[in-house]
Amino acid sequence: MAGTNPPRVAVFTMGGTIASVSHSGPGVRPRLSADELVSAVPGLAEAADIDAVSFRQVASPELTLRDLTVLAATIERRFADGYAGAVVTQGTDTIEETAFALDLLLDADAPVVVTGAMRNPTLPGADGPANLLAAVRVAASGDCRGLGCLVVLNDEIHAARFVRKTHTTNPATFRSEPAGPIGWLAEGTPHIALRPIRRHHIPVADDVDPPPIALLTVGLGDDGRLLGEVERLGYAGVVVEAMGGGHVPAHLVPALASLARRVPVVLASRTGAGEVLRETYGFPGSETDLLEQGAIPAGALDGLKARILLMLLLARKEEPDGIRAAFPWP
Ligand code: DAS
Repeated sequence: MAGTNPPRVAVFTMGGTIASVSHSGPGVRPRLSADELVSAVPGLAEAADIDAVSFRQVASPELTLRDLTVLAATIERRFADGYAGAVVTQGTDTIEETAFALDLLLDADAPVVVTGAMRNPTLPGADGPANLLAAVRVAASGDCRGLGCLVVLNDEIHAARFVRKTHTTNPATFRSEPAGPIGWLAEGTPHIALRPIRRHHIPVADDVDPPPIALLTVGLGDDGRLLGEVERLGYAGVVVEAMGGGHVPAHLVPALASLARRVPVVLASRTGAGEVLRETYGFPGSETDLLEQGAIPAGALDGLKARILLMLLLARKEEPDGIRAAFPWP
């Protein structure tokens, strides 16, 4: 509408491919500041009144959960100041974890949108500018409120709770199984087709260091020696990515049972889709055996997301009953 102020959107940049350029050595490195990133995108100034903040400038494997609790607190302050939405740019390698963490940490209705790029700015077909513009449009949109944290790339809108990176280089790498993207952008306008049915809020103060949680994938013929070291190494919990519906070789059961008596042991599936079973198989090492021994079923969460949820719960010093109640998912 003529004369209306554009919505205010805070853009927090954290590095990644979207901000990477050549340097004196091989490959590219995240070097572009928030102002440089934002000023390179045509049309951004018309989409929103942007406040660009260089929050971190790293490859995304360097990010930690502590970075995210600090970022969540910063975003909350912006929303209290009347910002319509927030965008986070970062490396795509860890977006499925960071976006899920922000989804749990934040309770706001204003959209928080995470984006990145698969092709860096030195390459033909760099996707960063289009992804950033799309993310800002989603963050500024009233229709995208109340959906939790969103991931926007390739003109698709994904709910953080479902999204995964599925390909090392394809710009269409982000997929949401089993629900699919909850919306898309067409000619620059966001459209929401599906709304996630409930939100989970797990607030954690920004001065708390989340405890270490091990993530172990069980492979064929696994002899369990890593599992045996989990407690001695000081892990506060473990997520086991088991085979199929939640199965391990029978000889791992005593170690898992003994661990589950001392720390939370969450049972996820290494398949990456579908729920962990609860009552289908009865062989030694099956899901019924492991649940009987005290393992907590991760529901439809994969191992990476189950680990984030467990870290946040333990950072809050949640009691065992509270941890059990927070799983399964959704
Ligand atoms: N794979 C790169 C990216 O997509 C690196 C990173 O995650 O920082 O941004």
